[in-house]
Amino acid sequence: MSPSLTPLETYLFDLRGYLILRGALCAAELRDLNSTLDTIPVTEAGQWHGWVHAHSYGGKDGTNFQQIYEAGSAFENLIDHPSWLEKVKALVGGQGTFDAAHGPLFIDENFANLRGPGEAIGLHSGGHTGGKRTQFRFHNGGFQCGQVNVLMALTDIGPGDGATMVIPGSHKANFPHPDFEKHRMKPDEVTSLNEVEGAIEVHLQAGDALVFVDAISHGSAKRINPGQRRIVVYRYGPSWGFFRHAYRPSPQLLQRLSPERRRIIWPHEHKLMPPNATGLA
Ligand SMILES: O=C(O)CCC(=O)C(=O)O
Repeated sequence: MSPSLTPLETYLFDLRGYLILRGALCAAELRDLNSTLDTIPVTEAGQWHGWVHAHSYGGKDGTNFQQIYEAGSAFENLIDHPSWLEKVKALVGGQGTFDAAHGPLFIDENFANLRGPGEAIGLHSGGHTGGKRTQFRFHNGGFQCGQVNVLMALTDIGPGDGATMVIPGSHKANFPHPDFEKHRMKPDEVTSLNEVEGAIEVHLQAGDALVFVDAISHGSAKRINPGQRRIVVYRYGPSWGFFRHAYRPSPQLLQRLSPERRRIIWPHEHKLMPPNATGLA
């Protein structure tokens, strides 16, 4: 057991596949994060705002601002935020081993998601998939998870707000949920996990963070209330991981980050290549 996780957190994460960190972000941080998002004028998928890219999976799942750590200091601070850094290190594990050869962690995707009425994301993931990248693993007395997500609420998320939904314990499932296909992520079809037996809504106050292993079956309820749900997700894995999408951090961001933060988004300091190499992006 790691000293950064309490005995109860260790027990609950193992049992359920997630933890809720109440008040992970303070009021000033929330204000800065939300006001930074307000300055991003793009509304359509495919548009760029500096190095931030508006993205969607093609359905009614809202807009993702990918590479949100490029949006300024409020989002840079989330890379190694003290409310979760040590806990995430303990959950990804491998500290002091070859897994952490190039740093404690690697963020393979980071985005803000803005979701309005009628929007949701369908059911995905689960222990039954056996995916290595997203796996839940416990070995030698410690967690060794492939991907641990920190999902931060920037708005209050209660009933009707389109809360994230999880099937507790499903990171260890050997079978897909019988209704998995019906509620799976699909473009152009909004499904809500509210009808999925065993799935629960995770209600959060602005500033709370949901920390979960990606292997847990998850998605969201459909938002039915007016207004907008705002979340940010940073996905952490071992230092040898690679980017989920084709985005890469900007040279400007890499230059201004502290060495500790830079290692979490760009574990290798230099590219090794022959001095006359050409044609490499
Ligand atoms: O939007 C949500 O509430 C769930 C996010 C999600 O599915 C994910 O991070 O993989």
